[in-house]
Order: sequence, then structure tokens, then C-alpha cells
Amino acid sequence: STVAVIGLGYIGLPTAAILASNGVKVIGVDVSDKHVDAVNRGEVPFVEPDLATHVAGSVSQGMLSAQKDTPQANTYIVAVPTPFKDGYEADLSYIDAATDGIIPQLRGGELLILESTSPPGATEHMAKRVLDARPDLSLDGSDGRPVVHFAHCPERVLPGRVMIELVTNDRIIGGLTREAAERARDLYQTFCDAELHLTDATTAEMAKLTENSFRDVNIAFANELSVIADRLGIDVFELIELSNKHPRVNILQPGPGVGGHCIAVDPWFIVSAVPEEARLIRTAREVNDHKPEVVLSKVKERADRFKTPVIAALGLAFKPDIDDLRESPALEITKQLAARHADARILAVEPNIDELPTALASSGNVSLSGTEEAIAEADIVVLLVDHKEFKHLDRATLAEKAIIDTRGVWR
Ligand code: SAJ
Repeated sequence: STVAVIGLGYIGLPTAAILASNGVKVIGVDVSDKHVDAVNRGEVPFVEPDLATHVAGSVSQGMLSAQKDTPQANTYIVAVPTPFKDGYEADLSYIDAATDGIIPQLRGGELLILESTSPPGATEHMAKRVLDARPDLSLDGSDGRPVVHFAHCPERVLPGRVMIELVTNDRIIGGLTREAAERARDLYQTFCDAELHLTDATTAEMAKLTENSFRDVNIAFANELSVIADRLGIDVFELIELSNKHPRVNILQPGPGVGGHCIAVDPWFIVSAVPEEARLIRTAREVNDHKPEVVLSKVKERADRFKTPVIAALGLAFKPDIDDLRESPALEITKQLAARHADARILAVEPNIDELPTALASSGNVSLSGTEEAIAEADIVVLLVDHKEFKHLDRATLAEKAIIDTRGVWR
């Protein structure tokens, strides 16, 4: 039996590779020639620990190949992006396009799994699209029509630990029917050692969104505390450390905002589905999205004291010790510093990249700098990401600077 994985990105390719490594014949499908060619050469088009070994091994054993057209298969796993469009609604056009590729290949008996993070109702939407186009098929075998099965199995792996967490994380499997959920479970069991929890599709969709919203709301609480603490003239990091000594309190850490392509996006799928009810979730998003402005106004207060300030911005990535700049508040803050302080020189420091990103390249007053040089030259030092390189800097040099430490690294 063959599994087709549609979308060979950060989730699709690792899933395809781990299935193939566990003896399942997998055909990967992607619209990008670059991705297809790379996979067929046994290479990986992005960085993820251990993924390259799995891909190279399974391609050379003939268990994994890639192509642009959707093949006939017993199981389809759809792992394409679901970005949001204006008004914060989920854009299902990639899911629709993947579904349209599958529709002509169906003979009856297949399982379609949606893995993309999706708004509630997306799996039903996918099933409706298939059955509208193919009235000869059914969900339940009524009128003797062959059955197609649909399930939603969201991923919950942490970038950088994907190959480990695919095996060790519990998974939620939501079927449009019980049989669909059971068939999906049988497939994930080939590589997942943890528990597989069966439910309906909408609960599975909401579980994924709920996990990331939980984290977003809790970070928003910490970010709101940081603004309150500033107003009261106390140290928010000490405040949180002390509050967390209570056995039932566990507050997360404030920062310059929330980044990445999951936590800063997924809560909006709940808000746009139920705008009247999702009040706390919306407010948390707004609090976190506002945090870069808070940091920018703190910098402005300091910068106004200099005629032509030199500002070191430490970190561009969306979290520590990675090179991923997607939806990064640190990148946005650095970009705004350059735009709003035309007379200033901005020294951007990001140990995990070696070229100024395009978002900053057009600003004439930003350059990429080494950590030590930036600190030596700067009047104002803004710490945006708690990269390991920033933790042990010379305290005496720092003491001479105006410092804004958004992560509490130098307390
Ligand atoms: N952040 C804070 N304070 C904290 C923790 C995080 O400001 O105390 C910030 C980070 O700096 C970053 C953002 O939040 O900007 C998100 O980082 P993260 O490490 O919390 O999460 P992601 O986006 O890398 O991965 C999340 C994970 N979800 C949860 O932990 C509930 C991961 O398991 C999911 O698979 C992933 O989203 C996803 O793909 O949805």
C-alpha cells in the first residue's frame, strides 16, 4: 500500500521520511521543482536535525520518491500551509488545491488525512469538496457507493526536534467517522511510540488551536505584567520568579512579542470562527502584538537623549538559538528602529545568520555586526532574543550603556 504526502515542507517531508524509514512506500508531492528535485537526490531543502539521514536512506532504498503530480495511493496526507488573509480568516486555498489533485485519483476505500493546522470545520469542508465533485463516492457506503475516509491529525512537533517528537509526542486523531480515525491510527502507529487519542475531526482541529492559544494567552499574561511592572517601577522578572514559588502558579516569560508561524497565527483561527465568544483569546493576541510598540517607545525615550545614537539590536530570530526569522518581533522592531530613527546607526546582531535579511537590506542605516563590536560601539543596547551568545557578555562594558533587556538575560 502507498501513502502520498502532499506538501514537502517543514511537516510533510519529515512525516514522509519517517513513514518511509518504517517500511511504508511513500510518494511525496510538491508544486516546487526545487523541493521535488532535492528529495529525489536524497537531499533536504531546509535545516532540521536528523531529517537528511532519513531522507537520504529512504530514497536510496526506493521507499521514498517525489513528484509534482498527485499519484494514485491508498492514503493521502495533506500537509500544506494554511496562512491567514485579511480579516484574520484562514486561507484554505492550498488545502483546496491539494484536494482537487486527489479527487480524480479516488477509486473508493482511500483515507484522506488533513495534517495542516486548520480552522474548525476544515476537514468537513474537505470531505464536502470531494463528495460534491464525486457523487459516485460516499462517507458511509450508503446506496452501495464506495467509501472514502477523512481524518484530521494535527502535528505538534517543535522545530529543531521534529524527528524525535514525531516518535515521542502523543497525537490527536479526529475522524469524520470512527473507521476513518481507526485507519489513521493504524498508519501513525507505524512510527509513533506514544499514545494516539481518537476523537471527532472538529475536536481534533480545535485541540491543535487550543494548545497554541493556551501558550499565547499565558505569554500575554507575562507581557501584560511586564508593562504593569514598568509602570510601578519594579522588575518583572523578579516578580514572576517570586510568584512562581507558589505551588500552583507557573507564569511564562515576557519578551518583545510573540513570533513564529504557529502561536502568533493559530489563535486567530478560533477568533475568526467565533468572534463574539473568543474574547480572551483575541485580547491575548492584541497584547502580544502590541509588545513591539512598547519596546520601541522605551528605545525612543533613551534615543532622544543622543544627537546621533548608535543602537545595537541583539537578535533577529523569533526565538533563541535558531535562524528562523518568520513573524519575528525582533526583526520587526529592528526594522522600525531603522525607519523611526533616521539619524541613528543600527547595528543588528544575529549570530545564526551571515547576511542582512532582505527586510533590513533596504534601510540605509542598518548593518549586520558581531556581538562584541556592536556592544563596544553602541550608546543603547536592546536585547531582543536570549541567544546563548548574549548571556555572558562583559558586564563592565554593558554598565556604560543604556540597556533595554526585554528577556531579563542580564539581571
Ligand atoms: N515566548 C515568550 N515567552 C515564553 C515562551 C515563548 O515570549 O515564555 C515566545 C518565543 O520567544 C517565540 C514564541 O513565543 O517568539 C513562540 O515560541 P514557542 O517556543 O513557544 O513555540 P513554537 O512556535 O516554536 O512552537 C509551538 C509549539 N506549541 C506549543 O508549545 C503549545 C509546538 O509544540 C507546535 O508544534 C508549534 O507551535 C506548531 O507548529 O504549532
